Parts: sequence; C-alpha cells; structure tokens
Amino acid sequence: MGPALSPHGKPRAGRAGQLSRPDVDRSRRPACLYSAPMTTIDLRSDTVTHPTAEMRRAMAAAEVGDDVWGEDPTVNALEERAAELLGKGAGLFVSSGTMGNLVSLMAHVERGGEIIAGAQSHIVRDEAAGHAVVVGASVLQLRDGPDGTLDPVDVATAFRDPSDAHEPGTALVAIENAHSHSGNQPIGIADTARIAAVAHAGGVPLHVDGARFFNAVVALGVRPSELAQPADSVTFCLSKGLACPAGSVVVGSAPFIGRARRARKLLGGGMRQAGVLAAAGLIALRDGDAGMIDRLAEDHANARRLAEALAEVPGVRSPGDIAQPEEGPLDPTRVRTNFVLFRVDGDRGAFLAAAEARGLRLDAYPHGQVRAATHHGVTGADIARVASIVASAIEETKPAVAPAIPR
Ligand code: TLP
Repeated sequence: MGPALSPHGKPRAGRAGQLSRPDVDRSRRPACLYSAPMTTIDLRSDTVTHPTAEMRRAMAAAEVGDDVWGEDPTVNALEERAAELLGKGAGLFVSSGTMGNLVSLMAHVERGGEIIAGAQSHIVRDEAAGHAVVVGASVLQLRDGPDGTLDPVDVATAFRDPSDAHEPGTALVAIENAHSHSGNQPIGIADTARIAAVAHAGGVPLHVDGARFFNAVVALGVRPSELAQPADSVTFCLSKGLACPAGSVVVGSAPFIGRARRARKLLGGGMRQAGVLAAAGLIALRDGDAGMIDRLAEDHANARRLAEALAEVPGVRSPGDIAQPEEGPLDPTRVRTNFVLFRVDGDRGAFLAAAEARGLRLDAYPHGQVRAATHHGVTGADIARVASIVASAIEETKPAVAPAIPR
C-alpha cells in the first residue's frame, strides 16, 4: 500500500488513508525545548474546532428519528433553518462539504455534461474527481482571480456549442465563496450576480461551494439570503468556523433538493438518527451571540492581527500566486476573513517542524505556501504567541544565504 496523502496530495506518514501532518521533518524537532507542558495552538484549518459545551448538551438531548424516512425532527428543523437563513425553498443535511458539492453536481448535471469552475476551486482540486468518477461530468477550468472571482467574459466564452455533437453540454457553473486559494476572499453580491446572469443566460444553474459561506457573509456585512440570492444552490459547512463536529447543508429549490436527496442515498449518505449531529448545527445557526455566525468576525480580526504581526517578521513573505500576486512582504490587507497565507524564506518542511516543536501547528498549503487559519478557541492572546513562534522557527531554519527576493 502506498503512503497516506495530505489534503493537498503530498505523501506523508500516518495510518493508511488517514490525513495527518504535512511535510514536517520530525527529525529536526529539538529533544527538550520546554520543560513545562505546553498547549498547542492548531491553526492548520478551521476544521479542527471542537463542539462547544452547549452543542454537546444539545446533542445529548436531541430528539431523533429515522432521517431516511424524513422522521428526524432535529434534522428537519436544521434543514428548515438553513433554507430560511439562505432564502431558499429547502435544505438537505449531508455528512461533509465534499458530499454537499457532490450531491449538488449530481442533482444539476446529467452524465456527459460539463461544469465550468475555477481551476483552483476545491471541487476541481480537492474532491478526488468526484465530478468525473461519480457524476460522469467534465470540468472546464477557468483562471481564478486574486479576488476569488471568475471573469464573466471567460465564463460566457466557456459555454459549449449545443449543436456540435463533438462537445459536452455545458450544464453548470460553480464558484467558491469564500474562495480558499485567493486567501479565502469573500465574493460580493454583485460579483455573484454577474456570474449567475451569465450562467442563466446560457440556460444553466449556478452552484456556490460555500464551505465558508458565513465567513464571506460576515466579512461583507450582508445577509446570508442576499448573498445566496443569485445562486440556484449553495453548500455550506457546519464543521469549519461554525465549530460543529460534522456536517454540511445544501440549500436550493424543493425539486433540486429532492434530486440531491436521492443522490445522497445513492452515495450511502442517508444517515438515520442524525439529529444528534444536526442539534449542534441548530445552535451554530442561531442569530446573534447565541449562535456561531456573528463571532466569525473575531476570527477575521485575529487573522488580520496575525498577518500584521507576521508582515514584520524577517523571512515571512508574500504567499504569491493568486493569494497575493506581488512578491515582497506579506500584505495584511489581503486578509479579509480567517486565512493567513504566506511563504517562508527557508525550507518549508523544516519550518513547519520547528513551529510544531514550539507548540504551533500550521498547514503546508499548495503553491509552497503556509496556511494559518484562525477559528473558535483561538484567542487574541494566542496571536502574539503564534507570531513569536513563527519568528523563532524561521530563525532556526533560515537558509545560510538569504534568497534574492525583494522585500
Ligand atoms: N477544505 C479543507 C481541505 O479539504 C483542504 C480545509 O482544511 O480547508 N469546499 C471548500 C472550499 C473547502 O475548503 C472544503 C474543505 C470543502 C469544500 C470540503 O469540506 P469537507 O472537508 O467537509 O468535505
């Protein structure tokens, strides 16, 4: 059996098939750096969040039933709440963001159809080609912009000629909001509406992979229903910044959700007494301080503060690619939600191991970048410690000769 793969495809140690630490060279870990036990700050992703005490209580007390028969009152309540919040006809609780996207593609796209999507989107890069393997669809990949958007002219030009029997039939346009590889940029209502207009003019729906949809909502200061309005379907995750242990919700029209429900069953994703999971989602989606949406602003402020501190650290530089196309110092104003992406001058694997030895876990992100994702449980006080650990880890692993990169 081959080595386990990281979320971004790099071989790594760990149980077969299990996602574990990226390219960290543990042999460089100092044997005895600290004598006192230290708490680790884990910024690899916002998926590492744990359910709150209130969620655990609600999960324990949840009223449940057989959801495949539509009889779990807590799942039904979550689906209704999600649909209401995003202004759509119906909702469907699924196990993960990947499954939410997959059932959406299955519900929108016939076998042999084609999906127009960004080359850097999660659907294209990180979902094991479910569009090809399960849906039987091709993807026409477009260049994603540094603001996370697709160019509407590119989208219009990507449509196939339905009268040409050589070509697949364009069946769907998909965007990602917030858009991870651009640094989790939120895409605004107007940009979403522009892409929706092009999709609809071509006679196809628009799907939004909104794994971090509420990060976008909070960063933009808009209502979820306003941002979702131009789209025909949206998947959002409960298990990331909203801190639930598992689950995502797909929303769209009632007929679309009917097809997605059938697709979920086909995939083996029909769960039975899933109310124990949905109960956490209902807590997360409550309004105001009672829920977990508004508090995402705290994660965004922490990320911006972290980026400001890291911009001052010698050896930290622009993440490059679409996260910050200009080389030079890290630009903290690029941070609008909860991701801080950057590159380091030295060897990235050695840097990550040195940071981990000091109690900080970071992610080896694509394009040679490092990702720090802030989330529930990370405090303002942690941010100063993170910046200081990054500075020490860089100092320990810096190259003998500094690379000739303009700062
Ligand atoms: N993203 C994960 C990894 O898979 C990269 C992360 O740590 O960021 N859409 C987007 C934009 C995502 O970022 C993710 C997860 C998903 C979909 C899939 O969600 P899950 O992990 O619940 O299947």
